[in-house]
Amino acid sequence: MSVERTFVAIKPDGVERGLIGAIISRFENRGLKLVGMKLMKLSKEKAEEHYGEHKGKPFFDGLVSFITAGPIVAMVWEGKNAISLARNTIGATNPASSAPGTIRGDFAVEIGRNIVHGSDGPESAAREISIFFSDSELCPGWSRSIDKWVSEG
Ligand code: IDP
Ligand code: MG
Repeated sequence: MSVERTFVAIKPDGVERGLIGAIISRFENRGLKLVGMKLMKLSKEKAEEHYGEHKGKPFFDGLVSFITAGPIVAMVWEGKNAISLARNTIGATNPASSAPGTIRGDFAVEIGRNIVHGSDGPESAAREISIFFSDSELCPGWSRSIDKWVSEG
């Protein structure tokens, strides 16, 4: 298992519903380390770039309107196996079948309002991080005193 970085965003529904703290806590509690974070409103162009793989699908225009409707919290989380850990913590895409205990399974009811995004693999993580953050915005190499209790090394 290698140390990875993954892109996570709290979508406008999560921000509007006052769930920023609760969602961030899930990733902190899991043991992942926050290395970048900002509150921002996405432009239509940036939203279309981020969700480029879904262009042409029936839900694409609605998805772009939704993700640009209010501020999002863009974050980068780091840790061993961070990409799949974050996806597991987020839960299945459709909250109707997300397991209880996952973020979507605990806080959301339908696919068009599923409150959080997480990269689905190493290539998309690298691509998405570079869309949202410059290198200087990512906090380099900070280590936590608790790291040895989260991971064997
Ligand atoms: P993911 O967010 O779990 O990676 P994707 O399949 O990559 O799921 O879809 C991206 C986002 O597009 C979903 O999180 C959801 O917000 C939205 N989406 C996907 N499928 C549908 C749909 O059928 N109706 C409405 N929105 C959808
Ligand atoms: Mg996806």
